[in-house]
Amino acid sequence: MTSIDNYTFSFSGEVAIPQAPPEFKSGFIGIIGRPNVGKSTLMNQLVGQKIAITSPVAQTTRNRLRGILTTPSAQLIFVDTPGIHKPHHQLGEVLVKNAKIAIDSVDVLLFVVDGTVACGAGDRYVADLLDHSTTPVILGVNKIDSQPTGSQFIDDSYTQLADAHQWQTVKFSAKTGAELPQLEELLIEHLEHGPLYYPPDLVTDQPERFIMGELIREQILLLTREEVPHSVAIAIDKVEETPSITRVLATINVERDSQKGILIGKGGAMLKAIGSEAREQIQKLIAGKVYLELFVKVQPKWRQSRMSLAELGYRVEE
Ligand SMILES: Nc1nc2c(ncn2[C@@H]2O[C@H](COP(=O)(O)OP(=O)(O)OP(=O)(O)O)[C@@H](O)[C@H]2O)c(=O)[nH]1
Ligand SMILES: [Mg+2]
Repeated sequence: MTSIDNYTFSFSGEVAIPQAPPEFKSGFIGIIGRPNVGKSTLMNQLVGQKIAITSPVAQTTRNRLRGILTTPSAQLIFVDTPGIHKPHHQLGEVLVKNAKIAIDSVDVLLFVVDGTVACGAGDRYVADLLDHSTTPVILGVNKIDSQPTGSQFIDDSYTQLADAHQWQTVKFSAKTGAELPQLEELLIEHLEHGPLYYPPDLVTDQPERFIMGELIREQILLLTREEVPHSVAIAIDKVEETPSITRVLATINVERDSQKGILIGKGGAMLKAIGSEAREQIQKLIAGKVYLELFVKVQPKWRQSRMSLAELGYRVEE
């Protein structure tokens, strides 16, 4: 936990953000990479709380999310981005565009790669994109906890990549937290002196409602298969807080009747499983009791329609 005793408070707008001590460093760090390399897991681990959902399914993250880590000497604002891939639909295009915008709007780029497999075409594609930017890049080799034995060739492939672009390299495990203090130190070295952008105890810029929707989507990613996970979008319709319980009503939008059938499951079993797991996660998020009610609605081709995308919260965030 951060001690805020050393800060003096100044008021700007509604929220009191303390004034940073002299020599304080701060800045924005873009977490970039191809899908599934562990970008969101890393951000959660660094800020010490689950604010971004993660799953073994590629293209889990859909929005740029900020995770904030405040130490006595620095404030690191991480920008988690959707994995960069070749888009197949309008949604994919919006995701990749948003990831690309992050490249030019941050102070440092942390290019995350999967240390359990050698450097591939997907990584080289991202590397080329980063070359077009003047932002300094650090190459982060993740998943060192599960590197196979005899994996020297994997390390070599990333050393080559880093050497070719003159990037510094760090190796770590987002899952276990191994070597993350070193990563943190290196990132702080790259930041300039600056103010506190957010109150020291804040871990994300996202509203609770957004994270609730994401926690529901995460359970769908984990529990359903094939084409369903990528075809869902969650809308939180209502959050009612009473002293004893928080009532959350949410709609799961899908594209086809068949997907609705899979999500509901035999006798409603799948929807029940999704609901009870998501409820537990939301209870952790708000540290209180939750009643969660889920509806499933068919909204044909929402991933192809700009209007539906915007309605569901997916737009290019210039
Ligand atoms: N063994 C191991 N697995 C990890 C590590 N970090 C992430 N993973 C796993 O890798 C998978 C993908 O993790 P995410 O954090 O969702 O990956 P991402 O890069 O955010 O993926 P997208 O949002 O789809 O771009 C999950 O199953 C994680 O549990 C790690 O350090 N070690
Ligand atoms: Mg992610």
